[in-house]
Amino acid sequence: MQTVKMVVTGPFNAGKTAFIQAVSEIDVVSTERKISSEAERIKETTTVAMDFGRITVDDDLVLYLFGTPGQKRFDFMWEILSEGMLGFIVIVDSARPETFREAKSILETFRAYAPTPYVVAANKQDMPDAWDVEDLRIALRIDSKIKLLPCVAPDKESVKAILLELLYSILEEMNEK
Ligand SMILES: Nc1nc2c(ncn2[C@@H]2O[C@H](COP(=O)(O)OP(=O)(O)OP(=O)(O)O)[C@@H](O)[C@H]2O)c(=O)[nH]1
Ligand SMILES: [Mg+2]
Repeated sequence: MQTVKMVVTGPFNAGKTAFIQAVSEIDVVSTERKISSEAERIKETTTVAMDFGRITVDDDLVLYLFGTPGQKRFDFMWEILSEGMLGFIVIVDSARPETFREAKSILETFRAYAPTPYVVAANKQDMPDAWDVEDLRIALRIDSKIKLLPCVAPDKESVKAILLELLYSILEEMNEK
């Protein structure tokens, strides 16, 4: 049995928890807490430590998904969660351009933790004001070699497609070694 650890990261409210919940075959172990600060109250709760989910790909391959908190004050968890990861996914809220800069900075932070493959998920593509994937690539200055995929986190199929793309990149890199 082979297990692959993937980290799901990105800015506050980007959809990391929703992404893991959509595909996990176990009840996601989550650490949602009520949001106390008025400024961040665009939703009721936020992840304060991590999300944990699992998805079986086939008889001998299981993915373990670790979601990070999005808020800066919990970023001490990021490096801990990145321990042993074989790849990571950066979730971007395509409808909130004011978060793009932070998404890029989180991407760079995780690249510095480990030189693993990663993919970028252009989430919330169902929202009317969502940026197109290719516009997002330009705004975030993501190299054409990096996979940047459309995503609607509550839609299981779109999440699966992204996990598979990351898995392919991970397996490809293993074969090169
Ligand atoms: N329309 C739409 N809403 C989404 C999508 N993904 C997530 N949401 C909503 O966006 C909000 C934030 O989702 P979460 O999964 O809590 O985001 P998060 O990245 O885990 O947030 P933090 O843990 O607080 O950083 C919730 O209200 C979700 O229902 C999507 O693809 N489309
Ligand atoms: Mg969360």
